[in-house]
Amino acid sequence: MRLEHHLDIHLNETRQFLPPVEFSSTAKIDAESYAQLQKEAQENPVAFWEKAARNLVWKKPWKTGLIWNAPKAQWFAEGKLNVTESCLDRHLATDRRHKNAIVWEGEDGEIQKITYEELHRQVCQLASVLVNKGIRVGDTVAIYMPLVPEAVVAMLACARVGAIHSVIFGGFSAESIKDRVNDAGCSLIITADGGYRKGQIVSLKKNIDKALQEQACPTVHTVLVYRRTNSDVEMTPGRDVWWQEAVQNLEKQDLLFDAVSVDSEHPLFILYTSGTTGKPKGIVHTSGGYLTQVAATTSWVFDLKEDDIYWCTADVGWITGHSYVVYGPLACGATVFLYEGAPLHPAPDRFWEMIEKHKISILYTAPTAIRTFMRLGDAHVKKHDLSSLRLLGTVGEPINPEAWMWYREIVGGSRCPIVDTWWQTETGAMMIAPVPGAVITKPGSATRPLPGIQMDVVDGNGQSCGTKMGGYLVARHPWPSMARGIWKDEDRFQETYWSQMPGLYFAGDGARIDEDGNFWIMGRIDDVVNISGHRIGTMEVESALVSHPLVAEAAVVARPDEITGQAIVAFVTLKENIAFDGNLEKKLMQTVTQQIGSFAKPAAIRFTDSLPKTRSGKIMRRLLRELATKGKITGDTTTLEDFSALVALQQEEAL
Ligand code: 7RM
Repeated sequence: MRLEHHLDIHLNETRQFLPPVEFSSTAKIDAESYAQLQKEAQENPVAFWEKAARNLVWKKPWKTGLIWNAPKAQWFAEGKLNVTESCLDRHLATDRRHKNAIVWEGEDGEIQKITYEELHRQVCQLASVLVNKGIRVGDTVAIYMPLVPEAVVAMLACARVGAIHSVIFGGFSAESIKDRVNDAGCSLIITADGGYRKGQIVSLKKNIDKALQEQACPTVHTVLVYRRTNSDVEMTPGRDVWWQEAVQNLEKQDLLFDAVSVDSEHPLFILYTSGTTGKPKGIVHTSGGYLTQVAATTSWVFDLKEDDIYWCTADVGWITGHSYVVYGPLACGATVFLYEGAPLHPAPDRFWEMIEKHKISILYTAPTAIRTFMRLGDAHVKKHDLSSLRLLGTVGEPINPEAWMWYREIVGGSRCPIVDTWWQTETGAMMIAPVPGAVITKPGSATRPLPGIQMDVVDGNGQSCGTKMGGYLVARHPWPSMARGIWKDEDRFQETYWSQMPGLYFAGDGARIDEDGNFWIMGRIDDVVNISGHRIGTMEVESALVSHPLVAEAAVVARPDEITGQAIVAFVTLKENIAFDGNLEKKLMQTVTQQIGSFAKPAAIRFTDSLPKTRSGKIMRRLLRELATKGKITGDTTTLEDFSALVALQQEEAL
């Protein structure tokens, strides 16, 4: 773990913004009620969250708010529920029955509106299909879908039968699918013939076929295929079934499906995320605590009201899509806008056009997207009437003050509060974020921990850093939506998050707290790279590269990038007697695309005779990071064994 870069964090951002009066006067939570929430939460965090949990539908009340046996938490122990009853059924008894749950726009401009009643119907039907295919409580189901409403239906259908979904982002390769499906032991996969992106069809089903070929995933017995693009796909008899046909063939009594009640601690989903080794971690989230915190934070931080049109631009393949496209907003009865395609397709004003057309009132997106739009110029934004917007959010990576100010002024017309939300796949829901009607914001700071959340910044001994210096970001008290473990790897869970500092959850980020108690997140301090808000382990990319027959060694580091936040630079040595050919870079890029997905491709691959190593043979990534960032080495190289490689790389850089 490298703390040295982060001990010396200087803050020079002094601008601050009070909640706009027009906003806070109608906000669900104003300064006064926020202070009250904070007070309640501080006095008794568990009772505080129990109150929030009462906003959900429970089949059987819980007996104990929290049983904490570090690192194992049980929230609302012995309670029973099915999360889809909170997300769907309860709304049917109200005016929301005919409210749009989803407004979807395809990349080609097709629009679909789905009411809560209709969504409920579709979820029930797919739940019946799953059960007919033998899926039972606790079975694992993989979902590999484009961003169409049916992706949401698939997740909720799994939840309704008590199956555990594992959504695999549509950008992942066959190789990645295979690893994830096998790790989770999935018996069924839900996919589509394809999806649209940048005017092209992404062949999702082909990737599934490739992942499954030669019995590579022995646990899978069924592949359910949603027909989206009408593209040619091969259907394997006895294994592959068309979604639409399976639904059509349902018996009348299967059109409704009573939600299966499960334990509050029953796993709702597994979501794989990158860590410091080559193998992604299957983060496990459970039911009652997860839904409690995602629903509460959706309501507080987005100030979500009945007539909002809410758009979170994340794909359901990432945690943001799980918590703030699907579970949180639906539990709150929101109208969720979904867009299938690429942000700049067919023109750079696609986002603004859709915001105007659908009268989007809340926009939640990633700093990378904001920086991309900023670079394209204000004209694309200003062409459109964005007066429907009333709140803007960001997530996924640190946002630089310049992008924050642009978002505020150009997109938000200086009238919308900005909520910068810090959280992780592992935290399940937001942890540090402003409640917009109450908290003063500063450009670049996620502000303060939410009520009921206790975060701190500590040194290597677990001592609070105070406001003078930076350190490790940690959580001091369990929270309802915390990860309950890593699928089939309890030791790794304990080691990664709970062993660095006794009694504290270690997030893997560096941070500093300012005099006003605001948190400034500095980014990862482990070997995880954040590209456009996508988490990628450097070891994963390294193992992809060395899987190429010509590669001897690879070291992958990150350098800052103006748009994507960070970019990957790979240093590669070749096996002996291999003549360098100009196509090799392209081939290695293809290897990364095949092994992980094209979003993990390095920005640059540098070929070298040898890698800088310490005497004990460890690759000195710090030096490579410096080289990739500044083009030269200034740090301490006394432990370096072989200078020649570095000198060669430096010279190359100087050319
Ligand atoms: C939600 C999500 C988690 C990592 C996390 C941070 C970084 C996320 C912010 C942020 C600064 C933010 N989950 N991160 N949000 N950094 N400010 N508001 O992104 O598991 O995919 O990534 O993302 O480094 O550890 S994630």
